[in-house]
Amino acid sequence: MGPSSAHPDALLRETLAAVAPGTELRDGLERILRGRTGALIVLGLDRTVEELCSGGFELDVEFSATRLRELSKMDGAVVLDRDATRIRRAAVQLLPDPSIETSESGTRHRTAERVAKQTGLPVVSVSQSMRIVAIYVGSARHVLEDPDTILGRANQALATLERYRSRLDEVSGTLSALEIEDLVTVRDVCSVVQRLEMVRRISEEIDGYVVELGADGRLLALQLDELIGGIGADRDFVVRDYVELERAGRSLLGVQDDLAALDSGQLLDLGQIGRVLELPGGGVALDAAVAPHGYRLLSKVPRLPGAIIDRLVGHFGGLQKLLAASVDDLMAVDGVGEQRARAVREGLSRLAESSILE
Ligand code: 3AT
Ligand code: 3AT
Ligand code: MN
Repeated sequence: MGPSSAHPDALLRETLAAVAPGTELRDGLERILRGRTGALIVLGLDRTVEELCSGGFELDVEFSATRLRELSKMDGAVVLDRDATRIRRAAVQLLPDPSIETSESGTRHRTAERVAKQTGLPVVSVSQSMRIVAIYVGSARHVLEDPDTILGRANQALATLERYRSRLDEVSGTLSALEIEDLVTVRDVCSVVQRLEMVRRISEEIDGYVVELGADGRLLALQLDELIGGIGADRDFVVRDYVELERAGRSLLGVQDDLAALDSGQLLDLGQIGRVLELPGGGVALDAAVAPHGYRLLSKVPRLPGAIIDRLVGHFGGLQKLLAASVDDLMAVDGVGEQRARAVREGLSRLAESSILE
């Protein structure tokens, strides 16, 4: 992989996974820390890295934690291949461009930062004096933390996610009931979109901890999955229900990106969300009436393929018409036979019964 082939965030994430607990590389770094020596490790050997290398020696041996530890006892840097499976250079002096800015002090860490910036490859430093491991990717620096510390933070985030999730379930349930009664306002839609985005953000944070925890994060990953099951699809459906994507010349992804770009203050403002969604009244009129196409509720009918959902919405145009449709009406849609038509009819009726407003 070349210097700028990956987005910096993606590369940092990939590198955090490569040094996560349970990996051979992490084991090597722990051994270096325990041995109270330091290290400077470049993850990748390309032309640029070769040009920065002076002295040391070339080798091409399989990577192992103990080898990394032994080679790091020598002065200089160790260069691995891109996926840390082989050791390619040891005891090399790295000579990055000295005009590259670095905010670090100490020759090891200044070098690490400059090499990362110059090559676009991840660089790991183990500080002997501070006893920390830092990852440099592009201009980002990330200090590895003790898994227990990360786990503590992750558990707090999980508790927050749990609260967000139950609030989301409340507002989604309300939206479903209002959709069936044809009483939806801009406010109701924005509340659901807001809660979905809040859940997405905290899940993303937890997902970062999962990556960083590696083998120690398996339980966390399961808990996260359990708490966010099915939400990803709802994020798409609710947008497709209310935003006239084609008419507005917008893409689903574009709308999701615009929501992700809201800062935390803006996200609390339902009017801002209405503006992003370009709902009637420019989002300002929170009490304006709106009606869904029906994607989200149809998605709750068991065993209904996405393509059929699209066709049903295409045919009927809106949820109210779908709710009023008879089995015969439903069978007029391509790909909907009698059995499926009955399933849709029954599924929608059951949803209507179960979501009567209190
Ligand atoms: P020793 O024989 O171990 O003292 P060495 O040539 O093995 O010398 P090291 O790589 O161990 O040198 O570096 C020791 C320290 O010297 C590390 C750093 O604080 C300082 N140092 C090395 N090169 C430079 C440099 N170019 N500029 C400033 N300080 C440097
Ligand atoms: P510590 O926090 O003390 O580990 P430091 O940034 O203070 O790191 P030093 O100047 O003490 O760094 O140097 C420590 C070692 O780092 C010396 C050498 O083995 C390695 N090192 C420093 N600069 C380079 C370089 N340009 N290339 C390869 N190895 C280097
Ligand atoms: Mn030092």
